[in-house]
Amino acid sequence: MSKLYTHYFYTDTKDWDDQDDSFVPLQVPNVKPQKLGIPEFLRPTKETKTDMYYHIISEPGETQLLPGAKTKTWGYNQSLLGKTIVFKRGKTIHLTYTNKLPILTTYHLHGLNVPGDVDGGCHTPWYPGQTKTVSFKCDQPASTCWLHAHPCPSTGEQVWKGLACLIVILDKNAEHLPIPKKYGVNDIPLILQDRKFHKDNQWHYMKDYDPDGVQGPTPMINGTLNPYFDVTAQKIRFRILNGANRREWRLHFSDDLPFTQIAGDGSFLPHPVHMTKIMITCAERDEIVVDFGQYKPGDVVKLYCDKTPIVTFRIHQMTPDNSKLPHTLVKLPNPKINNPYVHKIVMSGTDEKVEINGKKFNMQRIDSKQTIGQVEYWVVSNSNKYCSGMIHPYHMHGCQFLVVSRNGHAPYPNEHGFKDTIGVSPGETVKLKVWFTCPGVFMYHCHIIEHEDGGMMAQIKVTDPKNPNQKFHLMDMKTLTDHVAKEKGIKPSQVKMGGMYSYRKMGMKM
Ligand SMILES: [Cu+2]
Repeated sequence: MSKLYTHYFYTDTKDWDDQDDSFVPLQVPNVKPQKLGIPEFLRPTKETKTDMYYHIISEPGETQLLPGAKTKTWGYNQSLLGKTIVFKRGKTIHLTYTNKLPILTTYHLHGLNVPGDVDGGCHTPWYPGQTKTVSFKCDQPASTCWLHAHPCPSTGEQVWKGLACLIVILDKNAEHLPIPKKYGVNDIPLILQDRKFHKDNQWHYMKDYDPDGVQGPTPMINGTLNPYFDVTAQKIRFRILNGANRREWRLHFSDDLPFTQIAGDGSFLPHPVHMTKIMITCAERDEIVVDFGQYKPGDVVKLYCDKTPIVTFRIHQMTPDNSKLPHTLVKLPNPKINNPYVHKIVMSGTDEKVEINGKKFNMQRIDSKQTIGQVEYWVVSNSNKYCSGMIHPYHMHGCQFLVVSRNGHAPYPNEHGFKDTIGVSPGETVKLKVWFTCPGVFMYHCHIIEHEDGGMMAQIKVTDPKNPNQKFHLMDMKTLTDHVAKEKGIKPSQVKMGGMYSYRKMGMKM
């Protein structure tokens, strides 16, 4: 076996969220163990050799999470979170979205290479009662991506209420690799989130609002509190999504059980990486394979975040699995830089002061430009001070990038596949190789969701050289605020959305 890494790649513990004054440590909730909920696959409404059709409904509901009162939650086609949506590479995907919520929302395809008007950022709201369809060709490697709400500046609140679910892209390579792939048996999603429960078991986003990110002490995994999973296969692949608004998850198993990372955000890793600890920042995805072969029926293995157990694995009679991971999992394109222009991105500030390149986000302002076919460097840094700063997970819409370097050195061993989100510590600079395949206006931002809502966000216009004069519709804050006011039956001046406070406190207009 090649090298076993036994430390978190983020080694400066002073940067970690647990060093922050407002950090909320996780606690095992006081409920009896629950069977881990596994979101089933969403059934297509129709599928042909070339096309897949889905109907996705965002709706309010109630979910029994704790004994007593049900919690008011939001979800996709269910009361909380949603079923897993499968995109088969090569097919044209048609997504019909219906908004049954009392307020406008958007449907962001996080990690998908799709045109700007399909991406589902702030410029494409679905108003209450609206149904509209988007279509696109899925042509990117097998990976675990996700769908979540992204209306500015209330992405934080809508994701907190439950608007998030997984997207699994399948391709021929994934089909042929000797890896666990029986979804629900040995291919298991783990959506990591944390919540705070108030009186009558309710969530109160605005009561818990923190401009540096909303946290709660209760781990919620796939929407389950205090979950256990019955292990019946020797090797299990976990598709881990950090679906938390702010929390970093520092994951490790009991007995320091080693595992192997096989995929990151947007693809398999070129080569598997063996490790005993992994830190996953907001919105990142990591796929790992765990071999439970050393255990016997009746044994218990726990997955921890820091010192808190978050999932219990109960070992049963296991189907043996002698499969060996190949040295190479995927061969990815790595196009040469063909345009010398270098995009420089500086993420600065904390609390209400968060900005990119000295500015807060403005929906009507284009901050950067790139043309389809151009491969360019993006140099992204975090100007926070080493002692009081935060790791900002930098996310780009509409593309998957390659990490060229971190502070002039090689990227971390598990950063070699396609990524769309990368943690950048205080004082660090990462160099990315970026190209787009679809035109549109795309946002790029910190994925601590309250930072993006609070203005640590900018946008790029990507032009197709075959259609250089294509116009893109940009939403404006007044239209959005007027709609929200109408939906709530209040005056526009009375509208309260999380991110607005950061602008107001800085004396700025959105
Ligand atoms: Cu941030």
